[in-house]
Amino acid sequence: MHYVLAIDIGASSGRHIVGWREGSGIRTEEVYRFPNGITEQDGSLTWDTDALLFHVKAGIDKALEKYPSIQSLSIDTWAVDYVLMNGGSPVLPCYAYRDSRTEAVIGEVHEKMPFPELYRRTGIQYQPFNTLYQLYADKVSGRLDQADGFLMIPEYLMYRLCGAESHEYTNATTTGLVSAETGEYDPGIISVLGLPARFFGPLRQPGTVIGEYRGIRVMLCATHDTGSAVEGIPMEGCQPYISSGTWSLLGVKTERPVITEAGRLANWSNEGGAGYNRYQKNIMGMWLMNRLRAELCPDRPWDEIMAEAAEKHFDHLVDVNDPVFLAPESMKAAFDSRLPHPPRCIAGYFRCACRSLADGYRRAVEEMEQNTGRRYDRLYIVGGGAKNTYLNRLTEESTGKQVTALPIEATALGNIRIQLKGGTDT
Ligand code: LRH
Repeated sequence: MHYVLAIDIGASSGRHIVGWREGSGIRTEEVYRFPNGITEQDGSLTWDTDALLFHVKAGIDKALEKYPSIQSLSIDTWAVDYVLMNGGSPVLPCYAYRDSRTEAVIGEVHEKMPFPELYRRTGIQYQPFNTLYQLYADKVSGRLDQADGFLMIPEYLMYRLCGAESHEYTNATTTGLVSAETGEYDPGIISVLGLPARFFGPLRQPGTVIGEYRGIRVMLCATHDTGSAVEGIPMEGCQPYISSGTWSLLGVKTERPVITEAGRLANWSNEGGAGYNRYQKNIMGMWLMNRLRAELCPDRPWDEIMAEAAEKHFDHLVDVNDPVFLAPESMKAAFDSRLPHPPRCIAGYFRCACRSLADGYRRAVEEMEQNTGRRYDRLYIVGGGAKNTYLNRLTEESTGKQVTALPIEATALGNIRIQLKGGTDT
């Protein structure tokens, strides 16, 4: 049997899932799960990469106990964040994308290259946390002077396993530094921003084998988790999707990037996929609900909260993509600041979050159809958020699309699928 191991790490947890083909499908078994989260360090938001590496290795041990003949492994994580490297060692801390350090430099970056020009070249949405702003902040603070390169987080973890430094294509597109035309880092942007050219080598495609760890081939999947998630959706034809986790990523596969003025103004992105373009929009997602719950009712089960939310009468909406929700100290206060009056009970906040998300999905689907010139009748929802039946119902009502909610680990499945298909050596 050809067993492969997917290690899928999200902002709040990670999992090791073994996969293999059975009949015409893929079977999986979760063998290890661990918590993840942002750590506050000297007033900054950071990731604990040592803890991540510890769990990556512990999970591989666990997987090997049960499946000693695993042939390959691959790691995917959230996008945009990276570890600076020097002589093969990490330059820490590893900042988390919700940290506000880029705020001070975004204006300067856009003075050097205005955003419309960045968008024309890359097709990548504006987000204050995109890697280019983070790297520029590191340049301004002098941190880049201590580094000779950088690795995106999954590539860093795989480097720590097999010693090979690589830059995977789907994840690299989220840096905001990859040309939509060539599919390689864009030297024009890099030189205008004064970033060191030696940081930006050739990109490798999902399916490339980069090394070995304990006799297991280390292979690149779509190391951007959303790239793997889209690859993992068992989809009939080409229909829109929402990968629903910490973020809701709503999009559709297209053959080529769709770069238009309307798309730029509505902040649509063109991210690399495993053999296609992902025309996609970031919507604030389960983050809203997770933060509300952590603050207001950490011990209440989700189904209870949602059942109560569905029954309330609070019908005001917020714009879920308002930056106020990105990293607020209090999520409740962020909602209060955008509502004419606060909900009378806790469930009202969750109702407002769900109805506002569904409304955000409606607007995004309309924009997507307009910008691609196509109409779609279905909408696939995958990831943890697909389990929220109240939100699924609201989404069906607001978008008018037939919702197919698949509460599967689409990201791990996509990671596995690429490994089962892949195997090109570097
Ligand atoms: C989802 C995700 C998303 C990015 C964000 C940083 O996990 O990768 O696609 O925009 O994290």
